[in-house]
Order: sequence, then C-alpha cells, then structure tokens
Amino acid sequence: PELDLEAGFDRTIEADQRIEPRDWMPEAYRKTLIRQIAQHAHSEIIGMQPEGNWILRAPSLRRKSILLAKVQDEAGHGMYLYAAAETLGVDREELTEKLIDGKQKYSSIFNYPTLSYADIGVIGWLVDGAAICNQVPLCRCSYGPYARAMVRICKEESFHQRQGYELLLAMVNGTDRQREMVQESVNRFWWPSLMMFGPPDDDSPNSAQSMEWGIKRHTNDELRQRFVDMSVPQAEMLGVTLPDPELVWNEERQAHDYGTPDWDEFKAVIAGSGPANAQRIAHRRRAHENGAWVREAAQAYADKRAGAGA
Ligand code: FAQ
Repeated sequence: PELDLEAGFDRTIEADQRIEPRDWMPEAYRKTLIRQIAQHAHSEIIGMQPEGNWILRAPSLRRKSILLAKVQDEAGHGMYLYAAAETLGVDREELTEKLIDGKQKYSSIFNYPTLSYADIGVIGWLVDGAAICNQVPLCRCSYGPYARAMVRICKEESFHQRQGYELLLAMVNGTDRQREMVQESVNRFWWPSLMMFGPPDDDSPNSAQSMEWGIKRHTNDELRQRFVDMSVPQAEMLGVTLPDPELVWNEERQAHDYGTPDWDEFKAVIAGSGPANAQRIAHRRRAHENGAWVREAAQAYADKRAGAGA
C-alpha cells in the first residue's frame, strides 16, 4: 500500500497538481516543507525588527502610518505561514521555541542594522523586491496551503516595494544630503539583498530535490539573475549606483554580468555571527516571554469553554 501511495504522490507532482494536508506525502517532502515554511515565517516575524526600529522616528505622520501598516503586514504574513506549517503536523509554539533557541534559521538579510531612514526605502525597494522575485514562483509550489498563502503575501509585498521606491524617489528629489543617504544605504544593502536568494547553485544542497518536488520552481542563481536585471533600470531611474564594479550588460547572454557576493560573510551570518543576530533573537525571546500571560489567558479561556460544552 505504501508503494501505491507513493505512486499517487508522484503522479500528482508529475501532473503539476497540488498536494493537500490530508494527502500522503514522503516524510522527506514534509520535512523540507516544514523547514522552508518555518524559515520563511520566522523571517517575516524577525523582519519586523529592522523597520520597527524606525516607527517612533518616522519623519512625518504620513511616513509613520505607511511604515506601521507595512510592519503589521509582516506580522500577518508570519501568521499565515505558521498556519501553513501547522497543516504539516507541527505547532507554532514548537517552531517559535526552535527560532529562539537558534535551531531554525531566518533570512540572513534581517541580521543587518537599519542606520538611517533611507534604509526604510531601500528595504522596501531591494529587500521586498528580492522577496517578490523569490516568492512569485512559490505561488505555484506543489504544496497547496503554502502556494495559496503566497498569493496574498505577494500582493502585499508589491505594495511594500512601491512604498519603498516612492520614499526613495522623494529623497533623491530632495537635498544633496538626502541623495547621499540613499546612496549610502544602497551601498550597505545591495550585496546582502543578493544573498537572500541563497547560496550559489553548486553549493545549494536542497535545490535539486526541492525542484523535483515542485517546491522550488527556479534555482537560487536563476532568481538572483532575474533580480539583478530588474534592479539595474530601477537604480538608473533613482540615479543611484549599485556598488558592483563588475556589473555590466552582457549582449550575448541578454543579461547582466555581476560580481560575486562575499559567501564567507553569508555563511557567517547564517551561522549566527552577523552584525545583529544576537540582538534580533534576544528581542524575539523577550517578546515571547512577555507574551506568556496572553497565551495562558487564551488557554484558560479555551479550557473553560471546552468544559462548559462537555
Ligand atoms: N538566509 O540548499 P539551499 C521576507 C539556508 S523575504 C538564511 O539553497 P533552500 C519578506 C537554507 O535554509 C525572506 N538561510 O536552501 C520581508 C539551508 O539551510 P538548512 C524570507 C539561508 O531552502 C521583507 C542552507 O542555507 N523568504 O521575509 C538563506 O533550497 C521585508 C542551504 O541553502 C523566504 O524564506 C538565507 N538567505 O533555498 C519581510 C522564501 N539562503 O535549512 C520583512 C522561501 C539559504 O538546510 C521585511 N524560502 N539559507 O539548515 C526559499 O525560497 C528558500 O528556502 C531559499 C533557500 C531560496 C531561501
């Protein structure tokens, strides 16, 4: 019977249809999805911190309400994604524990500090831009609940990218000092944004299997290339320079050649020693501990209702 089930799973993948929570799936497929969705959910939640850092210092009421809305959206994305992970038989409490114990990863990008308000624009433009490039193909992921969560998330990410670009347009049309702030921020965020796509293909242990299963639809390097090609004309519009002397249009490939990200830095950051790793996890742990009373109260209420119903 296991063989029949496996053949059924293979047929569903082959036909490019969706696997749903109650369907049989290989344990390794389940494990890979839990790993990727949990990492994605944690990224949304930890990703609230770098921008949240500027809410109280936004330069106007308008900027503040935009930023508040964006950061709240990230919380929502984290919630959908934890819910998608829960359909695979794990629970959110367990995933949160793994995050704050450093046993599950979150995106490398959120381990860099936000040093000026220009960073809010650059994160929207480059970080949300990279997220969209990576996530639009995930709307066709073979696992139904993850694919469906991605549809709404991608729509909201598009709004995030536009708000970032709009902020940058305002700044580059402002004073020399504002233009310098934008360039300085682009210099810091460009390379870490390229690293969001993961290690190069020849050093990406999960890609081949995830592509076979229709979880990933493109390799890390394919999506990174797409992002570079998309960002170059946007940088020109803003009048900023991308900090890569090797960045040049390649007529033959009909794509840009670009330099090599510092993969040693990437490895250090995902191993936990990036500029802000310790601070991000400590903050998340504190928030989790301070929220214990809410979880206890919700549990007590649920128990009371269950008791009343019995
Ligand atoms: N950071 O074999 P691969 C957002 C790990 S967007 C940290 O290539 P895979 C929106 C990888 O987990 C950011 N770790 O792995 C937002 C694996 O380690 P493991 C979140 C990374 O899974 C914007 C190892 O390296 N988006 O949050 C990274 O096939 C603004 C080997 O790598 C997603 O998570 C990295 N950059 O491909 C929020 C998208 N790259 O687990 C707030 C969904 C790789 O074996 C503000 N995820 N690793 O110990 C994916 O598409 C994939 O998981 C990849 C990695 C492409 C990230």
